[in-house]
Amino acid sequence: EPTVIDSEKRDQLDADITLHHLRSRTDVQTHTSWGAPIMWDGMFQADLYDLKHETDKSSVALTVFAVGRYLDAYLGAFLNSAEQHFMVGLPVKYYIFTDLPEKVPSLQLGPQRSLEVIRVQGHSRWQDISMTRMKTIADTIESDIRHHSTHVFCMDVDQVFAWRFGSEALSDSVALLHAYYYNSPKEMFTYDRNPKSCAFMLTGDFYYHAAVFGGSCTSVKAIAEACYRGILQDKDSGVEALWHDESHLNKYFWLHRPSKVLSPEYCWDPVLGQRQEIHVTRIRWAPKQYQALRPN
Ligand code: 2GW
Ligand code: MN
Repeated sequence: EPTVIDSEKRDQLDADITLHHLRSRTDVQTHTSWGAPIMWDGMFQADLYDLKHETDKSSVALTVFAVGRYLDAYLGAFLNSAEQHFMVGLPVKYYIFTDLPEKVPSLQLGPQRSLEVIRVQGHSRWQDISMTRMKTIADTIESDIRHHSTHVFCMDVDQVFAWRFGSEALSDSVALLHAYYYNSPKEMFTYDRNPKSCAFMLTGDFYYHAAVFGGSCTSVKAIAEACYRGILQDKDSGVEALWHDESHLNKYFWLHRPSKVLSPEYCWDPVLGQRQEIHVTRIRWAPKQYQALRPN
């Protein structure tokens, strides 16, 4: 049974959560210039966030694409690890988009957790697999997700949960700092620099990683639709953004700044090694198998 608390306690809870954001890490940037928290380990008490979201009856959809060879290569480890670490204690519904529904591994789901497999087309160009995700996500939020879940996260499949990825990550719109650029000067950010592309931008706040983004159903639908519109318009113009959907996502979050930012602890590449400010690795990139999985 979800805990019931009155509105005064609820306000106190929000105040405690905010105070903790402010008082915690001093070795890293904990807030954006527009006041959004950048969630580093130590900036939150997990039980306060869990109480808040149990009280709000938050529920979370997790969308992931596993098309072609990516299914066998990554989906089993992704889902098993999500069962251990993703939003434990809240209702979770996985949406698996694949061209091989019969090959989705069966797994024992925890209580209040369910899984739906949705068939999508394979694409001959890998850039199209990743770019058409945006349309599929927007359509599925409209037809299904918004009736079951308050929040959505959209993730790459080539990664594994290794530590709590919990309710502290929930907010209206959520972007992730890319592990390779969180501490780089802005000139290094790999934004799309082609003025003919809708994703074109000269400067921005951060370089965000498209492997994890999320928010409320309304916000994520707006994000995905805007990115897809940009991708389509680029096709009409005969151009393609440098990092495909990720370039369009960066442009969107520049024009519509996220209400919460996740530190690279939420999606770390072990190849980068150990760093003082990385206290935990909540998701780890799986080793890249480009030769085997990206024949063209
Ligand atoms: C992707 C590249 C080459 C060959 C195949 C694929 C592929 C991707 C595939 O065969 N099947 C498939 O399901 N995918 C899905 O697209 C899968 O969910 C995968 O995690 C996602 C993105 O592809 P990925 O992970 O190989 O690309 P990354 O890790 O370099 O992704 C970053 O850049 C992408 C755009 O190029 C996306 O923005 C992605 O969100 C970023 O993390
Ligand atoms: Mn990936």
